[in-house]
Parts: sequence; C-alpha cells; structure tokens
Amino acid sequence: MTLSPPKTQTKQYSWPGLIEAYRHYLPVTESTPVITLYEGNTPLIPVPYIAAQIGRQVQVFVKYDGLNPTGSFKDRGMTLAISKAKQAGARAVVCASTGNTSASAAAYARRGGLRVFVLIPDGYVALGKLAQALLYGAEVLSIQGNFDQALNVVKQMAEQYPVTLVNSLNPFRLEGQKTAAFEVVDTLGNAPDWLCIPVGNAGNVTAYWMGFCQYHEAGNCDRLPRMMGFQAVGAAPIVTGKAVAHPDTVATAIRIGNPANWQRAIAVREASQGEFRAVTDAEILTAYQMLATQEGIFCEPASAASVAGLLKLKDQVPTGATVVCVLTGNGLKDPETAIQQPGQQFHKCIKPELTEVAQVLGF
Ligand code: AN7
Repeated sequence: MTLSPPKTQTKQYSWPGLIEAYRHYLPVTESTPVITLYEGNTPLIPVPYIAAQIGRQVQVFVKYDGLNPTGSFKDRGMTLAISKAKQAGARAVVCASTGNTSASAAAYARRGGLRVFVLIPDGYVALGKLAQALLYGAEVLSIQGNFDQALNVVKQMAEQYPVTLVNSLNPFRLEGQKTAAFEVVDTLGNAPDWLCIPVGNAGNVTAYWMGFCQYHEAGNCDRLPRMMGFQAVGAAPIVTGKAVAHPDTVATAIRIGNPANWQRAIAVREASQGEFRAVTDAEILTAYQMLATQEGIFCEPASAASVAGLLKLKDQVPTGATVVCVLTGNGLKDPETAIQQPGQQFHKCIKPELTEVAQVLGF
C-alpha cells in the first residue's frame, strides 16, 4: 500500500486586507492586481483615563492606525493607489512626503515591483520613516525646502514624465483611506458623535467623511459624526484661512502650510457641522505623553493632535457622547521626540549590584 502525500494546505488569513474586505465599496474589478500587506482591521481601543478628563459619561476610543503594516494610516490608501497604478501599467510612482507617505509608498510599490521616488523636506522627517523608505528601496531625494515645495515639484513631474503621483491628490488614496470609517462603524455599530482627527494635507479627514457618508447611504449607520479636525498652531492654514509659508511644529508629519485638499476639508467641516481648531505643540506633547503613560499607547506626535484637540474642546462634548480619536501613526516612527520628553526616569551608569539598584529605586 502506498501512502498518499499530505494535502497541500493553503493558509487562510482571517483578515484578507482591506481591498478584499471592502471590495464592494471600492473601485476595483476582477482584473485589478491586488497589492496588499494585509493592512486595515486596526483596533478601536477604549481610553478610560482620557474619557475621565471629560467626565459626563463620555466614551472615548482611539482608532490605532499606527498598527498598519508600515505603521501609519497611509497603508489604507497605498494598497489601492499602487494596485490601480499597476493595473494601469505604471512602472514607477512618485510622492512628496513628511515621512509616512514615503514609507508606505515605498513598501507597496516595491511589493508591486515598481520603482518609487520620494521627495522629503531635508531635516524634517522622523528617523523611523526615513529608515523605512531607504530600506524598502525607495529612491529618496532630500529637498532643500518644505513639504509644500516638494509637492509642487512632484505634481509637475507626474504631468511631464511617465510616473504616477501617489500623494492624496491621487483619488484612489482617499478611496482606500475611507475604509477606516467603515471599520469604526463596523465595531461601534454606528457612527460616533465626534470624530477627532489630525489634519495636514486634509486627505484623511476627507476620506473618513466619504466613508461615513457611503456607509450611511448603504444603511450601515443611522447618523453621521461631527468632524473635528486639529492642526498644529504653527501649521494651521485651514484654521486661520491663510497659507503658511514657513510651517513649524514638533509634529513634523503635519508640518504643512498649503494643504492639497484644503477646499474639500472646508466642505467636510460645513457638511458635518464640525470644527477645525489649532493645538499648540505643548498641548500635542501633553496628549502624547498622556496616551503613553496612562493608556499604554505609543503614537507619534502628529497623531496626538486628535487627543489634544479633544481635551481642548472637552467642555463642548455632549453628555454621554461617543468620541473616536484617530491615531494616525505609530510612536516608533519618531524615537527622538520620545526620548526628549521631560519627566522620564532614566538612571544611567548604574553598577550591576543589587544594593545600588535597590537604592536608586528607593527600596
Ligand atoms: C501621522 O506622509 O502628509 O491630513 O506626507 O503622517 O491626510 O495629510 C502625512 C500626514 C496625520 C495628516 N498624521 O494627514 C505625508 C503626510 C500622520 C501623518 C497626517 C499625516 P492628512
């Protein structure tokens, strides 16, 4: 008797990535090559300490999109943008970036076998993001100028050369990013009362609103949230109504003075009866430390702007409201800012002896 060889097991992933999970809501066809790193399906985490700062039975959750494959929400848009670029026959993609877009574009483009060019503002990209873009194999150009200037160059480049732009001006980016709103509704069973979100180029706030509206029309939720967008004081063009020539903030991800989706963001604010406000770097860093030390959640400074904004407007939150704050990027992206925070207990040059260790710890 001959033994039959064991049957080949095809691994079934419980989460298929967001294009397969939400295919029905996305502009893909059978012939779209799906370039995925199984992004999406990120946790919605209750943050009781932050909720207690507000009181009045307010429930607060964070949508921790820093747990995506390259550590930011950009992966949601990039899986679709790169899949569609590949479907259209592109051989190369380009973006300007404050860091996260470049890391995500690099990962997905290389997975799809495309060349990838990224332009970043010299000296203003967090270390982890630069490390990612380089290791994934992007061709990185550090520009002697800010993000807005780099975006101008790549827009012209995509018009004049055979390269596809994958900044959020690419419509497939926002189509992919809207799935975060779907996930929030799928988890809560409805839309929240408030959606607090950091705003740079204003692509994500636009994408979330698209997602909530589409799910509302499909009957998956029976209300829409107020969209509460937060910019850094030194880079708050939508709040002030004036482009900022020299944007400046510790939250380098949102160091943007002339947002690409400015008009759409205004439309979202009006349609949702939302508000856009500015938070100071000090407020951002307080929220950043509070999330880490009180909730065990490490996000990057730009992401903490959503929580800083909520704390700033806490007196406006209705009693019993449900609030979701979007944490757009992982704290590991920016180790330098983390290490520089005051109040940390880092005892150096300790001898490897119990008596000394116990003494330092106060035993
Ligand atoms: C962590 O990577 O613009 O308002 O080039 O990285 O959709 O621009 C990043 C933006 C918020 C703002 N949080 O989102 C880029 C880039 C983090 C970010 C934003 C960004 P948008």
